[in-house]
Amino acid sequence: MLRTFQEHAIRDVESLDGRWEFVTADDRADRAKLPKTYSRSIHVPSCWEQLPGLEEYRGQGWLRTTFESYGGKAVRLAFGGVSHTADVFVDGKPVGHHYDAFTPFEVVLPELSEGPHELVVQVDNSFGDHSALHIENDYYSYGGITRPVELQHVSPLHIANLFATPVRKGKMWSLEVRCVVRNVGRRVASGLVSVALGDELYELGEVKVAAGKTVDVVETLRKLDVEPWSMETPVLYPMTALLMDADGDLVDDLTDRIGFREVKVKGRKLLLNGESICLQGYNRHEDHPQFGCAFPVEAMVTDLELMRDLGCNFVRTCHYPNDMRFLDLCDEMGFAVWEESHARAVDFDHPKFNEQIEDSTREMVQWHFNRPSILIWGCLNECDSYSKPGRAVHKRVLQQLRDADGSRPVTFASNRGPHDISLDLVDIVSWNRYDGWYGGEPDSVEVEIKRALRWANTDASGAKGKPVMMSEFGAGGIYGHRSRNRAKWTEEYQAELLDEQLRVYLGRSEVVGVAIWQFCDVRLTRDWWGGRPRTMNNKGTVDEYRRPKLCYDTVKRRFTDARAKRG
Ligand code: ADA
Repeated sequence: MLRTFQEHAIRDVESLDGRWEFVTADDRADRAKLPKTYSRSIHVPSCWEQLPGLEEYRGQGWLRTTFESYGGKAVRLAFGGVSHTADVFVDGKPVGHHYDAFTPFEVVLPELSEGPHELVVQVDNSFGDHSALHIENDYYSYGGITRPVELQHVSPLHIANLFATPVRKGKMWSLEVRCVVRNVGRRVASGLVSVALGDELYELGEVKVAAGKTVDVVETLRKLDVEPWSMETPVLYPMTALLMDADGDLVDDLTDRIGFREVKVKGRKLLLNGESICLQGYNRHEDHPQFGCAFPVEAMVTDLELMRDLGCNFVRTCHYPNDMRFLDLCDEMGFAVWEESHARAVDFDHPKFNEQIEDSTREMVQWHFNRPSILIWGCLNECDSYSKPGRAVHKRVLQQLRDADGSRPVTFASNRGPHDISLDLVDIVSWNRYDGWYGGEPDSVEVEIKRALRWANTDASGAKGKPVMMSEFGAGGIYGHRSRNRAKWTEEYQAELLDEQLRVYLGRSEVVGVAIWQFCDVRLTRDWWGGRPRTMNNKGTVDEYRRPKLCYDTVKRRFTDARAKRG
């Protein structure tokens, strides 16, 4: 399923996960638009790199399955993620297209005949002029249908989205609710929308929707006597939108889970429910030697349990939106999240960049809007924030985030130091720094951050008076590579440098959060590799198999002490 909980009790939902037929471009025996034969099968969700012989396959693949339509209802296909470009065909006809592995998408078919139908997804993970965000990079772009797929039968008039923004007033809460009702039928349709929250049922009102249109039903639920969500007490409430048709029959429902929390920047502080907080945790890629980016929930739980053991309360989803089930787990387990739209050092002049970054940013907010764990929206990691054209792009994307959701602070992670001319655009100043790794020794960490904070305190920096997040820092360490000579890549040097980085950064009052780079070692694309041993990014506190390195206990001590000091 797409979530860790049931989203529907009335809407008919079935999983399309399981064995699909599969063929790659290399294996195809014909050149027709869609394959006539499929030479193998593949599990959905999974990455094709997990299949023997396809460990490095980059190109097109076709995945095929069949499903039954009941007739009389519209069919909605919901994809958690396809890496990285999907073209969807039903009975040989093109019905959908989506770019980017990391955001969900849907295909709605209003009038599919009753009976069996063929579903083929053409998947492409190649690089080139068609792909501005999936590029040769310091993480791997896998191939396949990498997140769950659902087949849903929906009434022509149904609930498309349900958005909720909690608003705190002292100890009382209200909830701004927006329910989007869609009509995929041929005639105007009416209904009544209600929302169930806890034991209460709130009528939102009548709705009349023209054929092919949507209508937003907006209401504020007031004076809610609820427990707030926090990382210490992650209290969640199921919220269900219910749609009755003109005859008073319940025809559709949509359940999400919400948490009552408010996140704000005030001066140099980051406040959660009015209390100053300090975030401590990791940058985590969706990467695993057995699963690629197609994580089973159990593997997600392992990562979060390790982070919890390390004393973390925070995770940055570098550098893209994460699987909805991972965010559900963060909601449940009490992790704060910085989620960012998909970009790592991308080229703003790429012909598809503007369209693709706008889509990734819009879809991230649309699909993840209600997640209480997401406290910060990010974007444009280590992009051009130092030139005037580059600043204009940052201004546009940060404004897109603010327009889509004014309830969370926004930021981008910069490695441009005093050359950055875009820090006036953010709520939180976020720095990626590798003092002691890409240059200098551990004793340069404190000197350099003091220098950076002095600069940030000048009017010219645009950062003055803002909270600071150390969004990346760390060191490489090859698992099992031990030596007393403190050479780089030894576990000893990695532990020593991380110890000094954490001592310094956690000790600065301007710093509201730290995210170590990175949780685990991850695979890179071959042509990017950057001289990194094993063609891996080896800065994990655990290796790719989640085996703890020497620095594990160093980080655990630093994070545990810091939490104890804060009380
Ligand atoms: C950058 C980048 C990360 C990773 C890191 C590193 O800060 O944002 O994706 O490449 O450097 O390991 O050097």
